[in-house]
Amino acid sequence: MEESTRSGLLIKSTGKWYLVRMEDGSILRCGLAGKFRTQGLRSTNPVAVGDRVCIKPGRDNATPGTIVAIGERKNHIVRKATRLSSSHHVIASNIDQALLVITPSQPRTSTGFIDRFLISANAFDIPVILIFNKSDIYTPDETLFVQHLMRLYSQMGYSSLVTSTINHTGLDELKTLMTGKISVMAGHSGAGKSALINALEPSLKLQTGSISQYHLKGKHTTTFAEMHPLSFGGFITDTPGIKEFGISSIEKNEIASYFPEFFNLLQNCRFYNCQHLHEPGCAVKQAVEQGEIAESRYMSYLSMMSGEEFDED
Ligand SMILES: Nc1nc2c(ncn2[C@@H]2O[C@H](COP(=O)(O)OP(=O)(O)O)[C@@H](O)[C@H]2O)c(=O)[nH]1
Ligand SMILES: [Mg+2]
Ligand SMILES: [Zn+2]
Repeated sequence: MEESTRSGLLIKSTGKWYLVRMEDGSILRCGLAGKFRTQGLRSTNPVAVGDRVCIKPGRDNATPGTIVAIGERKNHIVRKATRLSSSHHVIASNIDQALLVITPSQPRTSTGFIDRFLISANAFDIPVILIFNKSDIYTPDETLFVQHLMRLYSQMGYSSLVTSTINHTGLDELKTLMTGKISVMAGHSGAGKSALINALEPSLKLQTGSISQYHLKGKHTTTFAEMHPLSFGGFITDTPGIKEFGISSIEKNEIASYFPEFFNLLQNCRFYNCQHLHEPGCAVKQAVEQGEIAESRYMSYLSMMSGEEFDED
């Protein structure tokens, strides 16, 4: 690194200028060196929150610095720039964990949605923790359903937590999980992502409730994320774009390998190129019939193979 540059963490982007948090906690406003814009990238933005960057500070505090280098990413999440385009927008990078906020109702989170998220996170190398929120309003049936899902997903190695921002269930545990980590909140609009963050870090005063939901629904405008520093250590990103990131970029014949419980069976299928759909001698289908693979998981697999798109929300 040159003498005159300093390194920091990109915590906010507007597409035009950026906020970089330096090691001493100070925050510098920066522009981007021209060379990054002209590179032939498939993504519409060269830097994203979570990027480790080298900056050349401005002459004085009032002058913006310049981002001159971007560190290698350990992972990143993307969304398609628009529904039809092949270019994508990098939402965030260097994520330690995604917290997938799930609600059995208000709004309903389907197993299809959960699985789709888990499979893309797996493909993008991002660990996921399942957060079952709004436990204060579960019906007895919903409580049983949540317990069933927690058992199901724990068999595949996923941890989960039950939370409520109303009666504070699970909030201490959530704080512990987030301490010192870069986390992103994901899940349907209205599941309580912002409310959970506010409960842990009230000073952030993130907007919650229906106004923002209505406003964001169905819009395909570019989403710029912001990473909030947490007073107990770590960062959190709460952005509407983080739902089923990048699923479209996963090859169909790779999808099965991202289902952990399918993985060991794949070499037992009769045909080496088995798609686990209608082929005879399919070890995956056999495991479904014998109850070793949950029906809901296989349904999710079929849905992903058929290329069904999910709603935005
Ligand atoms: N009953 C109940 N409501 C909650 C809980 N968490 C959030 N909410 C409410 O759910 C609505 C949506 O929350 P919000 O944080 O904006 O959801 P987001 O779109 O995922 O960020 C708001 O009206 C919150 O007050 C919870 O644990 N229990
Ligand atoms: Mg929100
Ligand atoms: Zn098969």
